[in-house]
Amino acid sequence: MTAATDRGLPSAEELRALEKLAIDVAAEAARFVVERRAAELQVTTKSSDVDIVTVMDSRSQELIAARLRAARPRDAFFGEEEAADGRTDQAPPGTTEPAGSGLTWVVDPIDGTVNYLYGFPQYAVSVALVQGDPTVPGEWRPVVGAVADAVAGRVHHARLRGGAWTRTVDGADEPVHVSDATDLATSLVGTGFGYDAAKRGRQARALAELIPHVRDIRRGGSAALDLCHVAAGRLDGYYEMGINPWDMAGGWIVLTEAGGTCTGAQGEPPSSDCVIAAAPGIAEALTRAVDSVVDLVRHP
Ligand code: LIP
Repeated sequence: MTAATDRGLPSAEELRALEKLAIDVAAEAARFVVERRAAELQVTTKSSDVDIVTVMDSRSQELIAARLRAARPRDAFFGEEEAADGRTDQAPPGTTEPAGSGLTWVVDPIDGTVNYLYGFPQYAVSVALVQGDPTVPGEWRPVVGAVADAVAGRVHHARLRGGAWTRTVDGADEPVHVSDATDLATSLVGTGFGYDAAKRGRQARALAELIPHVRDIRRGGSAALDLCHVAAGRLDGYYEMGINPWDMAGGWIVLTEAGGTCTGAQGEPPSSDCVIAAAPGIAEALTRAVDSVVDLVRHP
């Protein structure tokens, strides 16, 4: 979708209802994975010995898919845990074709899986509804998103043109807005690293070039939450190379509805190649800095 269009977009009233559905389903799945963590942590690996999936990833996705398919049978579903290799923009075998609505639910049943395994308190459930084909960079956009911070019990959520909000544990919705940062050198920037050891080494070398130009770096371990941290001003920016549509879809719309920008590197759209999230005052400087190191990661 090179030019985002409103053709086929649900009405404002429908988007409000879809946002509520995303919030409710993400919150229920987040409660589920927290409550069942101790009993169900059997672990297997995917693309590498450190790319893990727990039985709770699968059970969370089953719960989410059941709720969404019951409520929205004509929508397609694109979840992380059917993916054969789990780390590409390719549609996983379990992806259902748009059955008529032209809309697809893009779901990460546990984002921050390694954190979940270790009990490190940064993991989330991300539920997003997107227009277009989420397997083709530049040909899709999120229109509704909910990122449930499973440990904090909060849900960061947004719908197109509906603003960005955090639902607190007592059910109140608080508005969310990016920081007013204008100087990259004093900005706090998040990032992350992949599961492939060689790529991780290249990402570290790229970070070594970039870190002298920012205040400091934070590596939280959940892209969905990192994007929401930028949306709320807890980070001024975030970039990562190698995240997937399910990692980014929910946090992407929370970020943009909070006044932030979400792009790829070198003028590209956000994709598994690169995602750059920023408060508007540092967007150009952060993009320039990431553009200058992205090839260090792309090419072995
Ligand atoms: C995670 C991302 C994170 C990245 C991790 C991992 P997962 O997704 O959210 O940003 O740095 O390596 O890919 O695998 O926990 O769903």
